[in-house]
Amino acid sequence: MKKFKTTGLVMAGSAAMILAGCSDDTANEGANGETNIGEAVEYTITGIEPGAGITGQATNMLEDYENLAGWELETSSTAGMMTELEQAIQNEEPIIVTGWTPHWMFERYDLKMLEDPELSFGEGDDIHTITREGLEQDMPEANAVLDAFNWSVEEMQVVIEEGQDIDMEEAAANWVEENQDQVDSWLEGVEPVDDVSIDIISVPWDSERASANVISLALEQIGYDVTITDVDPSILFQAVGNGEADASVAPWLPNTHGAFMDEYGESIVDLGPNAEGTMNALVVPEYMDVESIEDLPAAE
Ligand code: PBE
Repeated sequence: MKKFKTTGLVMAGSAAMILAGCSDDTANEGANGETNIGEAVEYTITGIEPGAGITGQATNMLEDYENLAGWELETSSTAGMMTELEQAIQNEEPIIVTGWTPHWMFERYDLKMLEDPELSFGEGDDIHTITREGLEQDMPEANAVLDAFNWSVEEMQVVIEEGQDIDMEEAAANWVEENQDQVDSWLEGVEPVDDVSIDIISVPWDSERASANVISLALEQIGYDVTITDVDPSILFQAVGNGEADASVAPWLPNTHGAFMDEYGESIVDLGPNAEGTMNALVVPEYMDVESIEDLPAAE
C-alpha cells in the first residue's frame, strides 16, 4: 500500500483549523452551509499510474482551469484508485478520480463524468491499430488481419467484464468462440502462415488486455505465434517506432496518447481505429453535488 503525500497546502489548512478551533465539519462547510467539496477531498484528485496518458491529461487540466490552482493530482495505480473509490462509495464520502470508459467501474457503481469545458481530456478518442514500418512488406498476412480488426467498445466491455471473474485470456477466448463469424471477417482472404512469430505490444489496462488477447487469438488462428508484452504507453510508442515491436491495438488517439504519437508517429504506421468512442474524464460518485470541473472550488 502506498503512502499518501500530504501537501504543504493541506498541512497549512489543518494547522489553521486547529488554531481557529474549528471542527472538521465546520471547516468543510461553505458560507451557505454546504460542504466544500475541495476541502472534503483535500483538494486532491485520485489518479492512476504516472505513465498513463490520462495522467498527462489530468496534469495539464490543473493548468487549464484557474479554479484548480492549489489542487493536486495524486498518482498511484489503477488498482489503488479503484480501492479508494470503492471505500469512498461504501462510506458515502466524496472522491474525485481520473476515470474512463470502457471500464467496469461504471457497471458496478453509480458514477458520473464531470463536464470538461476546457477539453483537457479532449472530446473522446478512438482506439487505433498501429504497426512498425515495414510490417506490411514483412508480414502481409498479419498486417491484413490487424488492418481488418474492428469491434465496438460495447463488445470490448463484455470481455473486460468477464475478465474480472476469470483470466483475461480465457475471457477473450470465450468472446472469440462466441463471435467466430466476426473473427472470420478479419481473417477473410488471408493466407495462413507457418508458425511465424509476431510481437504485439500493449498496455496493462483491462480494455487493452482484452483487445490484445482477442487480436492474438485471431492471429493464432492463421498460424502466428504471438507474444503480448504490456508496457507503459511511452515505451509502447517507442518500441513500435524503433521496430522492436511489430504492432499494437492499444493507442487511444488523438487525445490520450497524442503526445506520444507526436513524438514517435513519424516512424509508425497508423492503420486507423479498431474501436470507436472511448472517453476519459474526472469521475465522481453520483451522490456528489458537482457537475463540472469548472465548479470545483479553488484551494484558498
Ligand atoms: N487508460 C486506459 C489508458 C489507456 C487505456 C485511459 C487508463 C491511459 O493511457 O490513460
